[in-house]
Parts: sequence; structure tokens; C-alpha cells
Amino acid sequence: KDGSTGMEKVVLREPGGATAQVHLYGGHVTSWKNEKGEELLFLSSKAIFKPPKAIRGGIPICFPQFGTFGSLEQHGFARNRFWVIDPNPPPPPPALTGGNNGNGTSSNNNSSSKQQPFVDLILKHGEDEHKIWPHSFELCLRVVLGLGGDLTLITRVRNTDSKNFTFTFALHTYLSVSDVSEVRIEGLETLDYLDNLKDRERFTEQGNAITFDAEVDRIYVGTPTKIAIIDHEKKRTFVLKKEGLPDAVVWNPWEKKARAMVDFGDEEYKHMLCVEAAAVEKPITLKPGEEWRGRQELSAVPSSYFSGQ
Ligand code: TA6
Repeated sequence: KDGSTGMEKVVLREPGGATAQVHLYGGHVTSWKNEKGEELLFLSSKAIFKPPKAIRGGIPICFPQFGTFGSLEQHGFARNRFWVIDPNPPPPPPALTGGNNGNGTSSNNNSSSKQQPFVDLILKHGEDEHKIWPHSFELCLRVVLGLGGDLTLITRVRNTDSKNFTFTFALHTYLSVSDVSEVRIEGLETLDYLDNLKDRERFTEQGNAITFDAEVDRIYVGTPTKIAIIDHEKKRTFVLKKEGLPDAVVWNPWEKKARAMVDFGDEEYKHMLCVEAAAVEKPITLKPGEEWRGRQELSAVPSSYFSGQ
């Protein structure tokens, strides 16, 4: 149980000292710390841990609807429902065998096979979901803390109904940054994006790294599997790798919008940036029995790894 909020959570710890925390409420990753104990995700000091409010920060799961395009509340209901530990989880992630203890160095005892800490959560449709979204589904989330501190989320949606259903999805990741005006994103240059501030009108990025000096709310479409978010001041780069999630949402509310949110400190917009692996432009349709899988892997590396940083 979480001391301050009394809500149930799972804590993952890996031998190197990195940790992650997942609240059963929302299936919501609320903390990811590196081996030095530095918090890498943003969590608002004013976050409200009380249904039906979604927790402000961490990695909210937006399902079955991203944003306001559709009949449901903004970002759907998965993030403000109670999930459970999956009673019938899939096989565990492969243990890292041989000398590789996950952070690239090899250990001498080759028989060592280390299990990466992980948890499997599931959200099943209940009556109240069925009333607003009349489809039977299973939404599963596996959170894995790699043996070098990487954070991987694997999400699966299964159609357990007798008819097709269509959904949009996002892992609404809030990264912790020192000063968003000193952050740039590489990997989205020259791509098209839908501008949420202009009724999702389509534009083309002008070919430079993305930097921030005002509110940004964009859905980059058809994005690469790897995006780099470079925090200049902290000399830290987040590397976001994704599969099954073709789009990337980039959001910072900036000052005016930040002031308008009760669960967001007035100055906190300076210390966060949302980069969200998503499937929005092309909604996903599943036939009965079909399953969709999305995967996001986050690592935080010293920026010196990248040439020219
Ligand atoms: O991901 C960007 C966005 O769609 C923005 O438009 C903003 O609304 C943000 O999500 C936060 O939404 P929330 O419902 O969590 O306040």
C-alpha cells in the first residue's frame, strides 16, 4: 500500500538499484528511478490519487480512446479504473542468461541467469465500462524493469467479444526534465503532425530538432521506432523505442494551461515533457479473438553517448 495515498501499488527493484512503481489504479506507472535514485518520470506535486481523477504524471494508459475524438471522456476510462494483478499471466520475460547481466558488462559465472523484475496487470470490462463502451475486451499491461534500469511496457488488447471493435491508444508518458526550454527531441524531423491546438490540422515539421518555447500539443504520425529526448542541462538523453505504436504525441501545456489545471503546479510545466507512443491517426480494429500488442522501452543514458551532443 502506498503510504501517502493508501492506494495499492507494486514496487519493482533490480539488483543495480533502479526501481519502478505501478499503481493498480489505472495500471499506472507512477515512478521510475535510476540506480542513483533519481526520479526519471514527472509526477505533479498536486497529483490527485482519487477516482475518478487520473493521476497527473507517470505513464497514464489512454484506452480505448486517445483525446476527445470519440464518445468517451478524454483519454478513455482505463486510466481511472482499478486493475488487478493478472491471475493468468503469459510466460515470464526471458531470463538474461550467460555472462550478460543486462548492462553490457559480462560477469564471470556464466551459469548466472537473472530474471528481470516484472509485473502483469489486467483490466477487464465491467458493467459500467460496458454501458459506455459496449465491447468485451481484456487490456493487459506488463511492466519490466531491465537489469540496467530500462523501463519496458508491453500492452495487449484482446477482443473477447463476438463483434469487431475499434480503439485508439497511447502511453501518455510524462518525462522529468530539468528545464523544458533546454530540451530537444530528435527523430521526428520532417514528419507530418496533427496539431491539437488547431483542431488536429495537418502540418509538416520543418526539419530541425523540436525545441520548446510555448505550448505544444502535436500528434506526430508514422514516426520511427526510436526517438531521442535530450535534456541538455542534465546531460541526459531519454531513448524511447516503440513497436506497434506508429504515432508519437508531444505535449507541454506551458504557463497558461498549467495554471488552469488544479492538479498541476503553476511552474511545473518547466520540468516535464510528454512524449507518448501512440496509435491515434489510424485507429486499430480487432476481430473477435484477435489481439493487438504495443511496446514501449525507455532508457536514460548520459548524453555523451550521442555524437555531437
Ligand atoms: O497528450 C496531450 C493531451 O491530449 C493534451 O491535449 C492534454 O489534454 C493532455 O493530453 C492531458 O490530458 P488530461 O486529460 O490528462 O488532462
